[in-house]
Amino acid sequence: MSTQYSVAGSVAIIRLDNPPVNGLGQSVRAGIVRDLSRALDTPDVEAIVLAGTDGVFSAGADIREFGTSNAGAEPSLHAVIEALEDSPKPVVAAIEGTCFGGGLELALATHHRVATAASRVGLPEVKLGLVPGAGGTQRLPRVLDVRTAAEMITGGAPRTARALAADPRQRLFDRVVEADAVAAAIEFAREVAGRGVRTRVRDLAVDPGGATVLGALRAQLTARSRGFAAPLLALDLVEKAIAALFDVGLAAEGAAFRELVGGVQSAALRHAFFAERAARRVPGLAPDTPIRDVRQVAVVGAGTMGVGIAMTFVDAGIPVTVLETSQEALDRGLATIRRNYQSQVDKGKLAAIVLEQRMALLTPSVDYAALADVDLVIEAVFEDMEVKRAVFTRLDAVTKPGAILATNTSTLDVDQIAALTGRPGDVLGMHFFSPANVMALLEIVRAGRTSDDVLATALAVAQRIGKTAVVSGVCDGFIGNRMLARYRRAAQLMLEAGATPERIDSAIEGFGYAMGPFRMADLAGGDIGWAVRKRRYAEDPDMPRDVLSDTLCEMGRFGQKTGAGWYDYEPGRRAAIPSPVVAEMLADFRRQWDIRSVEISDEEIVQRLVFALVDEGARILDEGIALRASDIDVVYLAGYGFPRHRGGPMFHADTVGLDRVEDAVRRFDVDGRGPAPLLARLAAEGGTFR
Ligand code: 3H9
Repeated sequence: MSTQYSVAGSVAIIRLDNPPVNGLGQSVRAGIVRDLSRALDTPDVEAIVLAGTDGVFSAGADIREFGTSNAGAEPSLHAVIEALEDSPKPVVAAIEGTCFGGGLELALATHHRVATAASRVGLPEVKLGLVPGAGGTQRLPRVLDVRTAAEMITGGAPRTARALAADPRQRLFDRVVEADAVAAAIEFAREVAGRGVRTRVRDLAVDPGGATVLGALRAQLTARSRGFAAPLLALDLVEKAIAALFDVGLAAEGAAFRELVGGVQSAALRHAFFAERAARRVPGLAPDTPIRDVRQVAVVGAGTMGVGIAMTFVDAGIPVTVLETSQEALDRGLATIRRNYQSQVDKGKLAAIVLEQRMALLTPSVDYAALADVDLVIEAVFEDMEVKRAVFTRLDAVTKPGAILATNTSTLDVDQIAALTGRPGDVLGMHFFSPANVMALLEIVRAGRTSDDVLATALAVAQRIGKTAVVSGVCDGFIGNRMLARYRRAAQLMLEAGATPERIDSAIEGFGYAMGPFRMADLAGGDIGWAVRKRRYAEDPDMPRDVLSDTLCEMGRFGQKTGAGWYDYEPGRRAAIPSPVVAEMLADFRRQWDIRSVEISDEEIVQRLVFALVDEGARILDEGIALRASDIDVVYLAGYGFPRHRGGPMFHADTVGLDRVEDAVRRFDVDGRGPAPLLARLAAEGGTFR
């Protein structure tokens, strides 16, 4: 059973019952139609309530059905919607919890809607590379002001019923209640049944003046689209809702939905959705693995990373002890946190009272004894094994048994760090990305002896603090930075061969990246990478030199912060201006090494960069550092700005065809290693990474 039917006096109640989110799969659709006709055939029933179960209305169409024969199986969502809308007895939707996508479209087909104030309604289809396909683009602008409807349809972000109901013009909700929308809907149904009221959304007029607000939105979406189709198509449909008859708009919506659902962008975004959820599951980790209680956290080090990590926990309401070596460093760290929150207050994103509540969750200390009772420590000190040794030895001595000791290292060996303690089972890596309170990605580094419950706890903590977690094994750079090194090297080699920073950046931005490698390097600042390189050159004299980056740094060009890097910058501005100094430096380099500049096409630039990621990803997968190819995609989507509508590097490689990828990697072979063995094997077999 995917619906439940009951009758309370003159009101029939149809409940969607398809846990966990009441996806509108075929059996739910059939259940609604069956229950509706039962209600219509029962003379004593005068009105019908359509509700969810366990506080959830519906998260929309069952995404797993897309691309399967069930997606088109009768009754279609359109048929269900028509049946509800044409019901001669009034239908009232009782909205609680999530009401997304097809779920909202279902609610818009009923004659009245009662919602709890906290329920969240939205049309997130664009996030799956789609447009709403069951009337959402035509009905929502009829019940909300056009700007709000258009923002929801083209952006996909949900709103609470409370926020939407604050606008007196809205006709989405007939009643908004604090709790129990089902009871309120039954009461409402009794009232309207007596009066025979029955309002069809499709018959309402759209504000004809609404079109005037859409120009600015179109300009914004165009600037941001970078080849991603759905938002602009969704906006076309909102314009149709204003300018065309309902049925004409509905037909256009159906055509756009069908086109998109079969396309590669939607396939990529659906892949990303399921990949993020799959990443939470670790093969071999029993679902009933105990989770340790994490109530009190400590962060060691109040530099940039430590500050961001502390804010991440405080934002989630978890108290944090911040440890530093000197009062001065501690004061500086705490002042940075306050300043960061204050800037959110100034922008109206945070209430002043919340700022104080968050600051109150922080306990600054210069004494390791303050960590005696914490459940989880995250070390974010200088990247040097001797410094880590000092910290972990102290942590091992002062923290209670069972406390988890995590390192935020991005370059050092977590096995070696674990071995510094007498409890290696309690040690793992939690690699945050800067700024840690903003970036979604968290690499959880499972060391050789990390115990299962410590890993399971870190995954649970990641969910609590709203991070997208991916488990990585131990290797230099883990998943993300190890691949990034190949990407950067590919960029550098193209510079040497004749390309310019602006040409490389613009090619990869055309592929969908928000920023190419050189604009990104200028934003991040070149000095830190230079310091790391110098240390590594000293450790390994045979290591290939990044001559161009080193020369740039020797010239004091560290990027935006020094007003010059790979590009020039006007004082106080962020716009990257191609630099004659850099052009001269490149020309000098090529003269010195007798390199005849070659022209590299945009297509080849993209291939060299992206396939370098894919090739390293294949090695990482083969070595078991990543558990699955989709985890690598999640790392790149959540942490490295890979265009989401391309699904991640490994998914993208699958869509290109691994034989073509392998062939290109072979042609570009720069280090004489040839393609990764796994890539070569899959290409020969006609296989994919999935
Ligand atoms: C649509 O409606 C098209 C129509 O316009 C037209 C059609 C003709 N289907 O995220 P969670 C699974 S397009 C199937 O971990 P949360 C999810 O995979 C649809 N499965 O929980 C996970 O499974 P597992 C538009 C779905 O509490 C489990 O449910 N709707 C769907 O953090 C729990 O999910 C959307 O795009 C689904 N629709 O968040 C909504 N939704 O346990 C997408 C979830 O096996 N969904 N699952 O890993 C969401 O935004 C979040 O999942 C939601 C819950 C907020 C609902």
